[in-house]
Amino acid sequence: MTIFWRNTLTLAGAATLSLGIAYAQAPDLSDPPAIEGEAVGDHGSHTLRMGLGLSDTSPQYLSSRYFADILEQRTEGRITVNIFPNSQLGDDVQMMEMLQTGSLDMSYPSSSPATTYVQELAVFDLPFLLPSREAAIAVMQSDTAQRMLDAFEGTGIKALTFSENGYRQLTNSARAVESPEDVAGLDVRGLSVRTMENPVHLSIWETLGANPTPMAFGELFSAMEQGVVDGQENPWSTILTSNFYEVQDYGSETRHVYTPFIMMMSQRTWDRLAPEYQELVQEAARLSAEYEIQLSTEYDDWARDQLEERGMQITRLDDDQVAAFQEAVQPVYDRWAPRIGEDLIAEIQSIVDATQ
Ligand code: TK8
Repeated sequence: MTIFWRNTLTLAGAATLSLGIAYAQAPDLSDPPAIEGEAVGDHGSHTLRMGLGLSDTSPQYLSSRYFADILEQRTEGRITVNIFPNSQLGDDVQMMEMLQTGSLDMSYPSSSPATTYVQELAVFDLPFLLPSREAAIAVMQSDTAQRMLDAFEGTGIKALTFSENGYRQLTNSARAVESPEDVAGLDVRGLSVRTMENPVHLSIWETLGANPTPMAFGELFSAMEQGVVDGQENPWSTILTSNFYEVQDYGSETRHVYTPFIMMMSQRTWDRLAPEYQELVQEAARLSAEYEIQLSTEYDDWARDQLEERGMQITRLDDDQVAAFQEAVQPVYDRWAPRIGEDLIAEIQSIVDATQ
């Protein structure tokens, strides 16, 4: 099992460091935290299928393996979780539907397509809402966030925990982007940008003068390869671990939205588990989310540097340049804030303020 964690990405990281350039340190993929706690008794055997959108080098996958290992070890092999990465069982939207019908046991979608089940989740789609990772983590661990997970009750989905997808950055194959004007294009057409299946994201890219197309994540690589879209936006870790650098020449550190992942189980599966197993699943979810956030944090700047190493032209934006994006998308905020709920936004804001 230890072999598994020795990831080729680590080796690539070591190579960059040897150049003596001040690159971010490679993430420590050597071992997940030790698994602690007693085994729970025999409450039957279960084999669960878990579908993921991302690849088997992503923090999402590595932490899901850790989740599976915790369950396996603490049930003495009675619960097995088989993980299917790379959207091979479906995309976020499809897999949530499969959870509802019980044809899939677990999935780990972004919050953004899950807003069709719990509308309040759209607060995470508001641009420039969470100014720091500390603030984002505080929000994900807050009672407000727990309330959103609880609000899945009755949908056929049991939401277990939030974890980090992260700050989203724009990439494209047409031109370097430093400003909203570069997105819209002055003499040339606006960039065509794939967005998640979520109206706030659509609104962000419309407002910036792009040509947005909502699309499932699993279709994105070939859409970019075939030039169906110029670009997309995702955290650096995803851009690296999904090999988007092969079809995207330019990246800009826009950090325009921070969206979380939500680890989910089919309510039907959940109801079949003994209470002792349910408690263990909940604990394993929490521990693996902590590990996911740790990995994701370690990946972030390092993944950006890796992309640069692999030939992507990365545009870092200074505070003024970021402010220009923030100003340009203010109409999105104004339009959506009342629908998402001013009280909810104020609640999130006070959690954010307490971390500043
Ligand atoms: C993976 C997705 C992905 C998300 C997207 O299933 O769709 O762009 O960021 O990570 O959830």
